[in-house]
Amino acid sequence: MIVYVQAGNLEVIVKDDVLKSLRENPGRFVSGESLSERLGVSRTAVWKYIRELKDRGYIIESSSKKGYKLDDSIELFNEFEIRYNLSTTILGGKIHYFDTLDSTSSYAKRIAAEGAPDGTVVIADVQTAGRGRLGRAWESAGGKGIWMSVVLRPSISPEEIQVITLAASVAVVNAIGSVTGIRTGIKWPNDIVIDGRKVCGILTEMSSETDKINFLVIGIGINVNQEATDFPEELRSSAVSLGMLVDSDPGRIPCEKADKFLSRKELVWKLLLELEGMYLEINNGKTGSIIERWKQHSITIGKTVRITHRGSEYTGTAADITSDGKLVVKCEDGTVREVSVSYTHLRAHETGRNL
Ligand code: BTX
Repeated sequence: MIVYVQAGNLEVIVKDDVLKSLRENPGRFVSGESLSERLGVSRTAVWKYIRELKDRGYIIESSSKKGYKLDDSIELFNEFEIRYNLSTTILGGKIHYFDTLDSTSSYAKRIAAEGAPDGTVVIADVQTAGRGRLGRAWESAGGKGIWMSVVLRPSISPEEIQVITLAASVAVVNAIGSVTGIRTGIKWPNDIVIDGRKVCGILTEMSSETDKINFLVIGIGINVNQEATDFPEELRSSAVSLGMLVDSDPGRIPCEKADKFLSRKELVWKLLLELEGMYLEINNGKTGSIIERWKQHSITIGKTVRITHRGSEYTGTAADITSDGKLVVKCEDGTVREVSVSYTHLRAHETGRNL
C-alpha cells in the first residue's frame, strides 16, 4: 500500500508538517490551535491528520487541553521518515514508498519507462518477488532490510554503465561504514560481503539505444536487522545481516519488531548522499577516483578467479579494473582478458513502449 502517494500533494504536505511540528517539540505538547494556525487548516483537519498518523503506527498522546505530544522512541520506516533528514538534491526528489511490493526494481522500471524523473527512489518494507541477477531470487524479509531501487538518467554511453554499479558498491560500503562502523568488502562486480558472506546485492538494469541510455535502475538490497533464522536454511552460511554483527547498544532506540536493531532510514540517508556525490562525478566525466575507491574496498583484486562466459570457463588472477569497470584477468595461459558483467536489457514488449 502506498502511504504518501505524491510528494507535491497538499494533504501530504500538511500531514508531513503536522509530524514535523510535533518532532520539533520533543517531549512537549503542541496545541491543536497552534498547529491549525501554523498550517492554515482547521483544528478538525489537524485532528484527522493526527488520527491518520496514529493509524500509521505513530504514538501520539492527545489531551483536549494541551494538544498533541509525539512519542518518538519508536523508529518507523515510511516515506516521511525517509524524506525527513535526506540531504540530497537529485536522488529521492521523488520517493515511492510501499509497505509491500513485488520488486522495487520492477516497479522502478515501469515508472521510468513512463518518464519518472532522474533520481526517483522506490523503496519497500517487504518485497514478495525480490530479484537478483539472471532470474535469481532475492530474499527480502519484512521490516528487516533496505529494498530500494533508484532511477538514474546518466549522461554517459551504455558501455560505461558498469562504473555506476561500482559507484553504488562504494556508496554502500561507505554508508555501512559510517552508520554502523562495520567494514565490508566488494566482491566484483556487485556483492558487498563481510567475511565472505553477502550482506548486500546490487542489480543494475538498463534501457538503452545504440549510443544512448534511456534510464538505469539500480536495485540495492541490504540485509540490516535479520537474525540468522530469518534467512532460509540454504542461505544461512552465505548471507549475513549488519545487525548480526553489531552488539546490542543500549543507547539505540528500540525497533518496532526487534530488540537489537540498526536504523534503516539512517542508512538510506547516507547511502543516497554517497551515491549522489558519485553520480554527479560520473555525469561530469570524472570516473577515475570512483574506480580508485572501488579498488581500495575490493576483495577480488589479487585473487584467483574462475570466469564462466557463454559456456566457456577459464581461470586466472584478477589483476585490475579498467576505467569502464571491466575486470582484468591474467589467465593461466598468459593471455589477459577483460571481463564485463552482462546487464539485463529491457526489451520493448516488456514496457509496452519502444525503448
Ligand atoms: P545476485 O544474483 O548476485 O544474488 C542472488 C543470490 O544471492 C541468490 O541466488 C541467493 O543465493 C543469494 N541471496 C538471495 N537473497 C539474499 C539475501 N537477502 N542476502 C544474501 N544473499 C541472498 C544480487 O543478485 C542483486 C540483488 C538485488 C536485490 C535488490 S532489492 C531491491 C531491488 N529490487 C529487486 O527486486 N532487486 C533489487
